[in-house]
Amino acid sequence: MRGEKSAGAGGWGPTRDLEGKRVSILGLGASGEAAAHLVLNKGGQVYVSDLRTEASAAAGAADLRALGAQVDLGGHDLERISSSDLVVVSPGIPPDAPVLRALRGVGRGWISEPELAFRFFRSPLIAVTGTNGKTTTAVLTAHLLRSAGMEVGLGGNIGGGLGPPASALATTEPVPDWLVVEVSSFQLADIRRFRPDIGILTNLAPDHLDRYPGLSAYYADKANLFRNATEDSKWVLNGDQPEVAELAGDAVGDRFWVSLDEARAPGAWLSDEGDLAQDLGDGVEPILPGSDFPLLGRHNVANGLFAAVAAQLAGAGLEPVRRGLGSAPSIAHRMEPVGERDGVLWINDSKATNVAAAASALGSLDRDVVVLLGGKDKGEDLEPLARAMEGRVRLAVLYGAARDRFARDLNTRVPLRIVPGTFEDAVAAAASESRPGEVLLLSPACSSFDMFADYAARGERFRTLAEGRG
Ligand code: UMA
Repeated sequence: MRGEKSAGAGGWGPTRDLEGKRVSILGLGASGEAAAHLVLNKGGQVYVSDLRTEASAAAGAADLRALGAQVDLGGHDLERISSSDLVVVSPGIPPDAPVLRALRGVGRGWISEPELAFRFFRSPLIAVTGTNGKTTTAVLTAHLLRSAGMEVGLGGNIGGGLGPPASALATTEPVPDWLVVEVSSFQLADIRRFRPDIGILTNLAPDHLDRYPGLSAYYADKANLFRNATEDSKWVLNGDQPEVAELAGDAVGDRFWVSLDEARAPGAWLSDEGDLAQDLGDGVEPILPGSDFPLLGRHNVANGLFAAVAAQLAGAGLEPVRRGLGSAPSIAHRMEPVGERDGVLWINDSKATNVAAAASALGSLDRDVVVLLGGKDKGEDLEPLARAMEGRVRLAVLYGAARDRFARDLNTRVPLRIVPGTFEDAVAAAASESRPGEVLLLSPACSSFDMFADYAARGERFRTLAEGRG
């Protein structure tokens, strides 16, 4: 596929020029800052506003003002925003935020930051979305393309130091052969022309129910991945979830399936013998013995298969893909082994911020587990977690704001210990309960915001404690 289109003067997106255009950017986080830089780079006039006033916001504001942007902290100037030529909204601003309600009220539309970025991309695009596994899949896809000698820009929602926001990829030099961009439902909500050459949908499961009125609203945003499908589009989809095929609906383009349950062509799968195999149209081919794939957990095998298919659709050969899968890097906070003490393996899966992710982590372990569950409750049904825990979890240590609700809903299903104090107290309790040969797993099924700035801070704290440096 590479080279089929010229990444030259016209670029991929239809709009290349913001000369003299007034662009309002809502939110001065990573997205707002990257969007502002891109618009300034393209000659636009930038107005950024954010409700925050604290020092970190002030520092970001000063940097942008020095480049010629106008910045308001502590509020949004509605009149100014609604009269601008383009409005770009950060993903963390929920649709019912007063500023967005007011814009809706005056009939003023807006776009998301990856939509802005897309309009200036000069390389073909692989977009990765899904409830879980998107970051690992995006990182692995970039890794496999690089194994095949390609220049790759990796970014988007990914965060955590793994890649910049999408807008930063629009000005990368030299122009990459491919862009791999992770997109969240919040970002897909407000796309217009965003159109990946290859789109990956890893899976669907309940999440973000603290922001969406229901599951169908969440899935509807994810469905925007397919919104601008063309006959040339390639879709790499979870073949084990009928709801994924349903979401893709009748979007045009070629479909490739990834399955952990059955051989499904065209696509890639985990064989009954536990090996990775594929049929992308040239017959069945082995990819890699399962024992040579270094990442822990069945869900990571699926992520490896998504990446293997996408990388080959993007022009990588099977040999470099094999090499790349065999050297797949483990990714921080995602089933990441962080220490072994007294025969207990400590695994940091802090990124498991919902029930499906924690259930899939538990389902992938074949040792007895002491699991740490807790944090800020997203209000999900815990039944899938209870099922994944039975027969595998010897003890669940419940902590944080979610602990009482979890204790109520998991009661009678597995042995529980409730720890009312700090995160450190909970980890110490879990460590003292763990026995040689077991796994001590942090896979909390909740967001971290009751105790930490984000899941990464929670994972780092766990790592420190695992290393005995706490
Ligand atoms: N704000 C206003 N007005 C409001 C409400 C909020 O000005 O009415 C301001 C806030 O004060 C804040 C800004 O808007 O300063 C919102 O920023 P943001 O939350 O969008 O944060 P960014 O730093 O831009 O980070 C976002 C993603 N965050 C979210 O979607 C919540 C990052 O994903 C992403 O890495 C980054 O853009 C670059 O693309 C993080 C994430 O947790 C990793 N994503 C969720 C996930 O993966 O589950 C979706």
